[in-house]
Amino acid sequence: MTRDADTLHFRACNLCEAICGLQIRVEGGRVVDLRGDPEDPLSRGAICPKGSALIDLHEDPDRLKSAMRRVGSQWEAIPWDEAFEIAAERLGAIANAFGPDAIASYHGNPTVHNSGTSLGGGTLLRALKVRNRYSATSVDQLPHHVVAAALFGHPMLLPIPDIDRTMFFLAFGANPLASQGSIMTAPGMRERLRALRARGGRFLLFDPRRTESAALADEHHRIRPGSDALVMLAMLQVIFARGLANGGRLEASLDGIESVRAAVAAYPPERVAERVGITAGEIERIAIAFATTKPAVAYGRMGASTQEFGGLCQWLLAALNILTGNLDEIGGAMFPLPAFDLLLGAKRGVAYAPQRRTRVRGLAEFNGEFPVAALAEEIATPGDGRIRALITIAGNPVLSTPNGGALDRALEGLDFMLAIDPYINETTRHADIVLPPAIGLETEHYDVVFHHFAVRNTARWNDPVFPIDAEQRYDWQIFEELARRLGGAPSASPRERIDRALQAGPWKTSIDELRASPHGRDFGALTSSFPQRLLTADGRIDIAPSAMLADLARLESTIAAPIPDLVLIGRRELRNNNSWMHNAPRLMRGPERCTLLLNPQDADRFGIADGAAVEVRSAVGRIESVARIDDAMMPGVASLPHGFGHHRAGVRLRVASAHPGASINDITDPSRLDALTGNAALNGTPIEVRSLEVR
Ligand SMILES: Nc1nc2c(c(=O)[nH]1)N[C@H]1C(S)=C(S)[C@@H](COP(=O)(O)OP(=O)(O)OC[C@H]3O[C@@H](n4cnc5c(=O)[nH]c(N)nc54)[C@H](O)[C@@H]3O)O[C@H]1N2
Ligand SMILES: Nc1nc2c(c(=O)[nH]1)N[C@H]1C(S)=C(S)[C@@H](COP(=O)(O)OP(=O)(O)OC[C@H]3O[C@@H](n4cnc5c(=O)[nH]c(N)nc54)[C@H](O)[C@@H]3O)O[C@H]1N2
Ligand code: SF4
Ligand SMILES: [Mo]
Repeated sequence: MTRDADTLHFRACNLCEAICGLQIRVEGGRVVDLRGDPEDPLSRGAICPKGSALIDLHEDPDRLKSAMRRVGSQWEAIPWDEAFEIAAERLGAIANAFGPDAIASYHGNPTVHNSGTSLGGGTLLRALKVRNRYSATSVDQLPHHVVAAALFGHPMLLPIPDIDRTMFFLAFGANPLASQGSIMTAPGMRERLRALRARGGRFLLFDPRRTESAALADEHHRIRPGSDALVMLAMLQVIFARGLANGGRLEASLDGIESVRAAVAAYPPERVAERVGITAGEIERIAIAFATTKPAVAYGRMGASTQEFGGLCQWLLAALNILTGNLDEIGGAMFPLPAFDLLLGAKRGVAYAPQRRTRVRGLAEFNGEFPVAALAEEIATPGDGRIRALITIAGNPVLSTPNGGALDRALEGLDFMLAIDPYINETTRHADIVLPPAIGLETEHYDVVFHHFAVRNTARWNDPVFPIDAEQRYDWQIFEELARRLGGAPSASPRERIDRALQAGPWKTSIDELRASPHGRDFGALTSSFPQRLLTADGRIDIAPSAMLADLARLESTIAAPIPDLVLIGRRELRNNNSWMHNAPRLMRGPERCTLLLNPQDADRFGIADGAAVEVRSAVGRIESVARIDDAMMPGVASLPHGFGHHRAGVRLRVASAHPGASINDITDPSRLDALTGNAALNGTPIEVRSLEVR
């Protein structure tokens, strides 16, 4: 076999936000070698074990290639034409009989990792006039968008840590060594964090668990779940009290400094120390160090977003960056300028005030989407406006949203469900029709979303490694065909839209030009762009939005509230990826990973031995797991990964079902929300645990 260019492919991994460049050798129709591409200007050869699992996905015998129809509990493969006909006819009939609001959609996480899926989806939703839209955003980064809209004028104008140039990286509730970075596309996190420390910079981490990332940090502070906003308020109090607040270059564009000063004055470190579990002296020291080290950046991710005060956390993190002069500065929190710029042509001064609320609980929408914590009740609660049909695209909300068990049951009550997904998983097993797209190495892809979060301005076009069979379809083709049958207007293909956007974008490039640079184009380090790039009505930043100030009352009430005996938080591990990579054999070797971590004190307190089977109860349900005693956990806090629970009948994931685990979201509580943003509070669930071992 020759080693010619035909057999060597360069493309980015699309499994997580790191978008590592890969070098893939194909011989005889199979991948024989897959490794990091050292010439990718962003990832420089970085790769993680999941990258190679693209091969498992490609070769997975459980991955569907033909359309499926469910008949009772049986599945039959049917011709695509027939599947499109049934889906269009049923959805059309439900919309005619009950109006478009009887149909809801749920977009899962891989949507944003496949440009054909993300750019194509609108066609179908428009054809059906779907307004009941849900997605994984409200179990994830919704607070970041709400705060970006309020402060900077657009939900996608998100500040990203300039990790390669900062001297002080202050992180709350993130585990970049496992996640490989989130809302911070920075492949090779281990090397980047090591480089930070090698140049004399510091990495401080607040997390209730001593994580893989904590092992690399200068300081790790165990913080009580849900109390981050109190630490941030106290840090700001110290910064003002010591006269260290300074907006730097942007000071003249800031409004509301005095309101923030007044609001934080009520939170000296002594007032919050007990609640957060960190001494006042430590908080004060960290605040001063943060404000006096240049450049510095504060950042918070899942632990600081999917909790009851996610919105306050993201607001206060922005305030910390702004009031120490680190916003939009080199080494601070910066705004990438991607070649496909979603902000290009965005209007200034758009108000993101909610127009609609959910029927049952009255939860506000944000940017055209409702909180997914409301989906099950919107299906299950009888009455006018009930959701009768659901379209899921690239998602598994039964395992990924709070009280997924209730959603699991609610889905049985739908009149019709369509899933656009390559697998029959815990959610799609309820569908009447499954339309499986070509995925992964079979797709062409441009990372529209993650270049927006990247720590360097680069761009790459990804051609498919493998052609698809005549029988297969891409997501966007599925959307187009359904839309056509429903009378929708045809739209430009994702490729045409990407090409146009690249040509119109800040770097004036094109797909052809990117193709000529198979490792990707490098447009250099991030640069400052404020105040010009702000999209607020007056081109200024109001750092004291009234909604955020008002929400402080809710936080205030927690300071004196009793601390629950035991709360549950989540955990990501390098070889998991949400719910859907558990069918990749190479990722599932080794000890079972769906275990409940408990601090030794708690294990003692509740009489639980290492390795014991345990029952875990919350206000909404119970699961069984296996306890692991681990002093990395903060006392009073237990941890369980999400995305497991593959034991359910009818799931067609042979490898995953052999490692079923339990679903943490069978016990997370949809009534625990960040009231400010509608994001689910997946972390900090009060639980009780007891041993199931007979003694
Ligand atoms: N308790 C708890 N719950 C959590 C989290 C947590 O930390 N704790 N994390 C939350 C977060 S951050 C997220 S993002 C969500 C994820 O939640 P979801 O997005 O609902 O679930 P995934 O597990 O990502 O499911 C992805 C599905 O997409 C399919 N898929 C993969 N590629 C493609 C493609 O190209 N096209 C199509 N059509 N389908 C594809 C897969 O087969 C799989 O069925 O989970 C959330 N849930
Ligand atoms: N290997 C792997 N990589 C992934 C994924 C995956 O499933 N597996 N998923 C991808 C996705 S969709 C996302 S959104 C990102 C997420 O990326 P990250 O947010 O970096 O990853 P998590 O592991 O969820 O980190 C959250 C941390 O918050 C801590 N925590 C929990 N509650 C609190 C709290 O109240 N306060 C504080 N300070 N900390 C708390 C947890 O212990 C945990 O270490 O990862 C992405 N990358
Ligand atoms: S870190 Fe791993 S999963 Fe994420 S893009 Fe890189 S190789 Fe893929
Ligand atoms: Mo996510």
